[in-house]
Amino acid sequence: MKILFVAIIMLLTVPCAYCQIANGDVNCDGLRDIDDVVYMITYIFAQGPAPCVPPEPISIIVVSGDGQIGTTGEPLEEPFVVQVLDSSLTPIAGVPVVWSVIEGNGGFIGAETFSDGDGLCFAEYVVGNSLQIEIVGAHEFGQFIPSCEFSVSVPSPTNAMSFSGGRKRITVPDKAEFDFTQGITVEMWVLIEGLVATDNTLIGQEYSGDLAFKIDFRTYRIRAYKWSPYSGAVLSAETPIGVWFHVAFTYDSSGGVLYIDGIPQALCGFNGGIGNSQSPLILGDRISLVEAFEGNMDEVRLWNYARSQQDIQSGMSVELSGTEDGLVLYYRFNQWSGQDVVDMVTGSSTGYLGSSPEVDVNDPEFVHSTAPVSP
Ligand SMILES: [Ca+2]
Ligand SMILES: [Ca+2]
Ligand SMILES: [Ca+2]
Repeated sequence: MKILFVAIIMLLTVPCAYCQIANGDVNCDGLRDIDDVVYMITYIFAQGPAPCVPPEPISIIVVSGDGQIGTTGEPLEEPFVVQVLDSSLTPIAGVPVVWSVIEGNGGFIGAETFSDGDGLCFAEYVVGNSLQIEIVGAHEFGQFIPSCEFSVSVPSPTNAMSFSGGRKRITVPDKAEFDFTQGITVEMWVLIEGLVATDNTLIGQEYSGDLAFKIDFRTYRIRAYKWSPYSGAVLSAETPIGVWFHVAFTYDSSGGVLYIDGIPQALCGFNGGIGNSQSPLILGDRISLVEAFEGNMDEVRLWNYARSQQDIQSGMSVELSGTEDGLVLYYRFNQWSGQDVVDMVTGSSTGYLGSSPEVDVNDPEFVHSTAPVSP
């Protein structure tokens, strides 16, 4: 114990040429840890092998992989490759290389930590979803400033909206196009993470003390309805948790249909047109009551007429252009961040995250989408 104590003190306080040369990594395993202390103790007191003296690299250069265009959640086509060279520009093997994400939220799926016999070191990268340009750096173990950088551009992220974390919502002010008195189709992809309220609301617009139209769910119920007077299509079945499914509700003078994955599951009769609300459209909660939703949504679409089963089936698994007749709101959520939610019908923002256009506690967040929808 006493010897160990003395050795640690020596390592910490006595000027150590070896330690300085090797940056404290006296056994040259790429780590500075307790093994280095044990190594020095063994060397000093038990005639162990001498500390290694690695060749001193002078540069790490980019070989290939810079400037690629990436897709959210997918590995890049080519790995990042760097080369470690000494002062005479000779490649050096065995130099520890540290890879790091400088900007963005992508991640490495494989990153070599030492240069090979040609001085090369490789890293494979999965693209993130939060920035248009992601920056990755590589540096030699002893230098903590990136010696070289790679940039990846992400032209359009494949994102969804996450309403996890308590009472998240999107608020869309009413507008003239939100008049569903002649008919409506509401549809979206949804992944429910769990049930947090009696009624867990996906979408609705307040009207006459209830909602003009609404889709919600409980443990054993998915329901879509219009209000005042009421007519609702109710599916009595266990609500799917943790898997993406497509939900759609259509209503017009011929009545209402609730679809799951493009298949009609429940009907309701016509009982008057849908009231023309002036309240904001809310996704993920209600304004007045706690009816929060926990999970992800993608491809939210509102139409001003009741689409047919064939329409719903043919459109649900592909992104639309936004110019389709009767489409009055289309959220693809394929943006990196921000408070504005871009509506593909207008090409600009028609809603905002949370309960105000500023950052607030009700803001949902953009996440990488795994919904089964093709571009
Ligand atoms: Ca309206
Ligand atoms: Ca999307
Ligand atoms: Ca907000």
